[in-house]
Amino acid sequence: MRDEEKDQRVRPGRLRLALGALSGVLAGFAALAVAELVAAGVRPQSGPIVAVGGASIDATPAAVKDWAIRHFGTDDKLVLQLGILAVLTVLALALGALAVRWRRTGAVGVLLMGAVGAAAAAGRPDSTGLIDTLPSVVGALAGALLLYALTGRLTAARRPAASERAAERGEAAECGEAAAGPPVSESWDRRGFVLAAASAAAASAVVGAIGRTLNASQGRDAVASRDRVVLPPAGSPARPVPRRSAPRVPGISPFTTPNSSFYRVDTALVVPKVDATAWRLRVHGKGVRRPADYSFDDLLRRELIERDITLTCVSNEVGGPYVGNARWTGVRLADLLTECGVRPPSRGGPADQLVARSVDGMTLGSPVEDVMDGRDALLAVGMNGEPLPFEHGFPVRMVVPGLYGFVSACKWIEDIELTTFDAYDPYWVKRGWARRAPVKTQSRIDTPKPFARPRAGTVMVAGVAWAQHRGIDRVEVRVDDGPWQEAHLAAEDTPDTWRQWSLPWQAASGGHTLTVRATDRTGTVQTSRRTGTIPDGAGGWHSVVVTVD
Ligand SMILES: Nc1nc2c(c(=O)[nH]1)N[C@H]1C(S)=C(S)[C@@H](COP(=O)(O)O)O[C@H]1N2
Ligand SMILES: [Mo]
Repeated sequence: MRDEEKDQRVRPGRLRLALGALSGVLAGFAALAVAELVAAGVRPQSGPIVAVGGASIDATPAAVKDWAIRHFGTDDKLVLQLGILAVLTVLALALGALAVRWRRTGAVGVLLMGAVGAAAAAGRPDSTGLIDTLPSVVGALAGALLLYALTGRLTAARRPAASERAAERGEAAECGEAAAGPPVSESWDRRGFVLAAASAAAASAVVGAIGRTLNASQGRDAVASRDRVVLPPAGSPARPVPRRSAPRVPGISPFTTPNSSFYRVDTALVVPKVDATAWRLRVHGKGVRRPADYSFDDLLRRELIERDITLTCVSNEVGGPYVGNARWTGVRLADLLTECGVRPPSRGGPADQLVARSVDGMTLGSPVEDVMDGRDALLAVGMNGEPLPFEHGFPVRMVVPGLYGFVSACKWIEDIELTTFDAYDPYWVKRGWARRAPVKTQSRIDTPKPFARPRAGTVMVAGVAWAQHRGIDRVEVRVDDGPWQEAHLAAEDTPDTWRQWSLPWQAASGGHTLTVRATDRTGTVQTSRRTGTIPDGAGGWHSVVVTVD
């Protein structure tokens, strides 16, 4: 005992500090592995990394979030989780090194990190209560105990053999360590440490792997429920897509974006897997004279309509990729609302905002007037002929032509509340985005790509233009500072979809800037004024610089 106390007070050598840091990382690894296993028993979203990640997403300022979406796209979530792991690793290294000298303090540090995870888990909007803190709490306990045990091996008093003492001295000399204390201070249970560390690492790997597997197998009921969905034929099919007159230009966006390449923007670190057979949608709130509750089958039994609608994200920069066009199948939202006794403000209804809530606690607010003005606002169950993919909101999501996704396109929806814009600010509005956000008239050059080197002669310039629910009337292209030339527009499908356009260009060699602008049906010309994506969508013209060889 005497020895141990003295030992702990003596300044530890570099090797022991390094092994302490390693113990910290092993403790962190064990904590996460145990948390993963416990989360499998609670719910996958309750794990500390997902909880802290979700909390960071919510706490991230609008500008940073918007930047992350633009720069990492769907990978923003991976980048965030790697970032959290990196921070955890640094903290674990530091706590481990600290614990070589102050064992208890190190262990308490691990518990504090667990407390942060627990607080994040309990505070998530989809938290199911205190039980969500279990993974962080149990994981931290395991990590703290392990750190305490491992660093105990690093300080354990043991009468060192003469040879070991010699080795210690040699080691200290090698590290350039000045003789800070008597050589006996570096005596510790090497074999015991190595054994304990190796078994802890192996046990964590096994526990973590079991937790992973269990978590991955969750949502099996949801997957099965999706596999069983048979979408009934639409009572009101989409218009046949008119024969495109510009579909053959290589590099132009296809009219219909396949599900596999449809952009994805949301705050969900774990894609919600909802069992359609257990799903319900509640409609309630201000002026809802007959509040109601619908099952998935209730929706499928109604008349389904099928519509081509282009969806755009407010975070899409000029020329950006967060826009796609799909054939959505669903029920008419306005009919459902009318059935519940909802009246739009123009007919005396008291609620002007429809707040949609998802199973993961996201809230999106749309103008009731827009949703009920006769446009094809949908509760969608199908996307391009199949049940919604999980990433895009299975079993049901909203789609409203003409509004940016963040004010309309709630995925994994489970609740619709009628309220007012004065009374409630949904998720994105609380973070600096606009309350009302109709899609801006925009156009994009798909081909040639920026910095392409086409050969002199005829070069096809082509792309897409959108002004959902108003419709695109004209697209013009300008080469350098030349005159605007009218591009050829593919026949219009509906005003709710984008239109492909193309223009053959007689390209002369040298550097050139191609610029595009669109005009919508209201006569509004796409503004040249460059504005950022916050608060209500980017404005400005898309330009591409090419060098003609
Ligand atoms: N539940 C939920 N729904 C959501 C979001 C979200 O973060 N959570 N993001 C919205 C935003 S900002 C957009 S642009 C669209 C994107 O839909 P997509 O991922 O299917 O393309 O979903 C909307 N619906
Ligand atoms: Mo968005």
